[in-house]
Amino acid sequence: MASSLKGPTPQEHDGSALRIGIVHARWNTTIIEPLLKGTKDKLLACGVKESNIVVQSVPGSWELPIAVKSLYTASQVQASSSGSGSSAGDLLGASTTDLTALPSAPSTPFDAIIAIGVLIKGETMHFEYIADAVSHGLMRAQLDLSVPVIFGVLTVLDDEQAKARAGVVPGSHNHGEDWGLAAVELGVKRGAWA
Ligand code: DLZ
Repeated sequence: MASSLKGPTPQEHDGSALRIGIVHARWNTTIIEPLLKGTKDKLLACGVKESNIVVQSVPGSWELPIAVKSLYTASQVQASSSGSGSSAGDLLGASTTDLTALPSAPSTPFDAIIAIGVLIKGETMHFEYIADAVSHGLMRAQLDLSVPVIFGVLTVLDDEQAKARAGVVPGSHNHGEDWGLAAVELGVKRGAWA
């Protein structure tokens, strides 16, 4: 098969010292789930410890930017006052289910956060407004916070395009793997560049 011109040349980095946050939307769950799995599997393959991966959810993609900011800020507070008993989940107001993934008293904030959502175009202008606002919101969050925020938001025209990017169509690629890889690379490089 001819190789594709698309996509970065992958770089593998050692993620064993990293803490990674993942925030995902719950709209279009059948696409979100394989994307989340692909992301987590790649993080683990890069050496990130399961206990250092924190997964939180929000209703839809619109909520991703504020969730990223809240989660990262909470992890900073938690790291600077470890042992106080507060947790990122408490500060984000997360559900009990989400809280089960939180490690207790980590000593460092997240090295990168991955925002995952699936926006599928409908009959109105809703898609355009949300896709634009979420993209800008996530870019603003990463620049304001000085932490890499990986853009794991699919903006697709229909269900078939979404499936083809979540690895659920035979022979298709799961973009979640790319997001996991990018998080590890940026987390490691950010540490080296600091
Ligand atoms: C309302 C809405 C619609 C129509 N479509 C999507 C979508 O395709 N993907 C997604 O992640 N979220 C969608 N939402 C929900 C909004 O993102 C948001 O959760 C609600 O408007 C509440 O703020």
